[in-house]
Amino acid sequence: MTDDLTPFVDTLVAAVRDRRATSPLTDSRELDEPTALRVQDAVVRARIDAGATLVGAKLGLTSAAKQRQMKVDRPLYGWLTDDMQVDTGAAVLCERYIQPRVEPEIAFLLGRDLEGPQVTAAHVLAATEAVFGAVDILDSRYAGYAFTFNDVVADNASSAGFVLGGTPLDPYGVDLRLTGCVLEKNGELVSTAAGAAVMGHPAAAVAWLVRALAARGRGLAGGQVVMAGGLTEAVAVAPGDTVVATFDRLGSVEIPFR
Ligand code: OOG
Ligand code: MG
Repeated sequence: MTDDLTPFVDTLVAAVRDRRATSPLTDSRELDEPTALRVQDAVVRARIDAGATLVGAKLGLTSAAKQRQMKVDRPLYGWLTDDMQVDTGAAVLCERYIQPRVEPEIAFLLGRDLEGPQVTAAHVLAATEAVFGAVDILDSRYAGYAFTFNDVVADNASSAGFVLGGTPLDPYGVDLRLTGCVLEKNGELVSTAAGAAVMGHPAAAVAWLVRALAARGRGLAGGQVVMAGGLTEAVAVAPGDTVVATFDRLGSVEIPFR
């Protein structure tokens, strides 16, 4: 276990502030998973100290498509703050980011607290107020998104922005396994998927998160948003691009990038 986290945290906080990518932390020093999680906590705390509010969590690398793309073979999680949320339909300025990418996801708004080592997908659905079609805006702080598992954990799972669609549904009114998703960029089809792409069911992915948090004595709170992980590979965006993620029954999320 590395004791002095400061150099790791400073590197990541500076990369966000200066919008300049850095090399993976593991290039210069050893970084084990418990330490990476503590760096993640410190990076999130730095945002909160700067005035942001914790509003939820995100899963990452929950689909085969994402694991293949990022060459990381297990899921992870990170945290969402209010300053990351972008209104549906709003334009997004690429200059706010280093190397933005987007990916379509299913998001959960929790109606009550959710914690414990035995939580299942059924518990997640019972605790959910509404489900949304959503888009995750990623911005790895590592040049070219080249990272190891522990690097990306430390970097708060590349969290940078998220958009919730405008057509939420009652989770009992929709079979999220079958929720189809079509991702288009500039009018061209990029990829397609269904909800089952993330751990068999988006609620199963959220249950995995709750159990992982329970192992650290933590949980999720009512009112929090949870993103279940990219259904498809992420796609790079630049000024002038428009991305549309269309979900069966959950509407579409359109993001014009400037
Ligand atoms: C890591 C973040 C992964 C997802 O949904 O898979 C993630 C990355 O791809 O940079 O958010
Ligand atoms: Mg994601």
